[in-house]
Amino acid sequence: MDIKQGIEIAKWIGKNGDVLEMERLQKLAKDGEHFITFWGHYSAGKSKLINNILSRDILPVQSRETTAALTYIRYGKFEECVVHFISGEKIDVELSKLKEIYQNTLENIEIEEIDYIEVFLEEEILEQGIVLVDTPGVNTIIQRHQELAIDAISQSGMIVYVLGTSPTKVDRDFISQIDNCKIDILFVRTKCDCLNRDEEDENLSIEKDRESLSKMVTQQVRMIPVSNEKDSHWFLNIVSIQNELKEISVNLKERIQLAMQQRVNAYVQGYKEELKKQRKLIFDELEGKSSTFEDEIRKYDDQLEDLKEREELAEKRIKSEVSRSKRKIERDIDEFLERSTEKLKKKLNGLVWTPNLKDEARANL
Ligand SMILES: Nc1nc2c(ncn2[C@@H]2O[C@H](COP(=O)(O)OP(=O)(O)O)[C@@H](O)[C@H]2O)c(=O)[nH]1
Ligand SMILES: [Mg+2]
Repeated sequence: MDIKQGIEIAKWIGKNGDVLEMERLQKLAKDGEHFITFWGHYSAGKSKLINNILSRDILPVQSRETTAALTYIRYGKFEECVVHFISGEKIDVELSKLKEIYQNTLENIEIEEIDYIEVFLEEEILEQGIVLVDTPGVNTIIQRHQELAIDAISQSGMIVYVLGTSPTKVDRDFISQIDNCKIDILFVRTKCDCLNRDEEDENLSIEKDRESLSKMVTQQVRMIPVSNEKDSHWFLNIVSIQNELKEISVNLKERIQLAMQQRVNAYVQGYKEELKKQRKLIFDELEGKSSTFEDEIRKYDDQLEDLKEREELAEKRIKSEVSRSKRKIERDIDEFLERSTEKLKKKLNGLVWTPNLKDEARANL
C-alpha cells in the first residue's frame, strides 16, 4: 500500500485529519527530510543530549522547567537561526544568540510569540536530510508549544525518547501512543551517572527499565544508556547514538520510504479494524432485527393459535350454552304447560262451560 492509496482511503472514509498528516508525510518524503524528534519529560536531558550528539554547545540546558520553543536543527551551509513568530513574521538571528532567545533576554524577541525556531548547521550528520527536533517535552508551560510538540511527533520518521529516570506512567502513555502510530523509537536513558555506582546494580536497573519499556511497545526495544556528563563512563555511549544517526543518513531515502510505509500501514490497519467493528455492528443489528422480526411473527402465530383455540372453546361453550338454554326453556315450557293444564283442569272441574272459558284458559297461561 503506498501513501497515495492511503490518502485516497482516508479521504473516502472521511478521515480529514489523517489526510492532512499523510499529505505532510508525503511532502517530507518528497523533500527528502527525516525528522528525528527528541521527546520525554522536561529536564530529561534532551537538549544536552542533542548538544553532545552534535558535539556543539548550541541549545540551552536548563536545570528547571522553563519556556522552550520547538527547535528544528537542519543542514545549512550558512549557520544561523531563523525565528518564526505566530504572526507569520520571521527574523534571522546569529547562532550565538540562540541561548539568549530561550532566556528571553533578546530585546526584539518575546518567547511567547515564537511559533518555532530553525537552526541551520553545517554538520555532516544532517547533510543528507536528517532534521533533529528539540521539543520542550511533556508538561511544558506554554500550551501552544506542547501542542506543536505533539504535532511534531506525527511528522517524525523516528523518535528519540529520552528518559532521565525510570519510565513513569506519563511516559508509558506517550510511548504506547507513539508505538501505535508505528513510529520507530530509540530509547535513550540519560543520567546513568546518577545510578548506584555499584556496577551490578547499575546494569540491573538499566535492565529493569528495558524490561518495563518492552511491556509498553510492540516493537523491539532499543535502549542506549548514556550520561551527558563528560566525566562519566556512560558518556562514551553517545557515540552509539551518533553511529545510529550516521547509519540512518547513509540509507536515508530507503529509511524515509520504510518509515512512511509503516505509518501508512498503521493508518490503514486502524481503518480495517474500525471497518471490521462497524461491519460486525451492522450485521449484529441486522441479525438482531431479523431475529426480533421472527420472534414477532412467532408471537403473532402463537396469539393466532391461542385465539383459534379460544374461538373453538367459545363456540363449544356457546353451543353448549345454547343447547342448555334450549333444554331449560323446553323444561320451563313443559313445567309451565303442566302447571297451566293443572290449573285449567282445576277450574274446569268446578265450572260450567261458558263461551268465556276459552279466554279464561288463555289468561291463565
Ligand atoms: N547528572 C546528569 N545531569 C544531566 C544529564 N543530562 C542532563 N542533565 C541535567 O538535567 C538538566 C536538564 O537538562 P536539559 O538538557 O535542559 O533537559 P531537557 O529539558 O530535557 O532539554 C540540566 O541541569 C542538565 O545539566 C545527565 O546525563 N546526567
Ligand atoms: Mg530542553
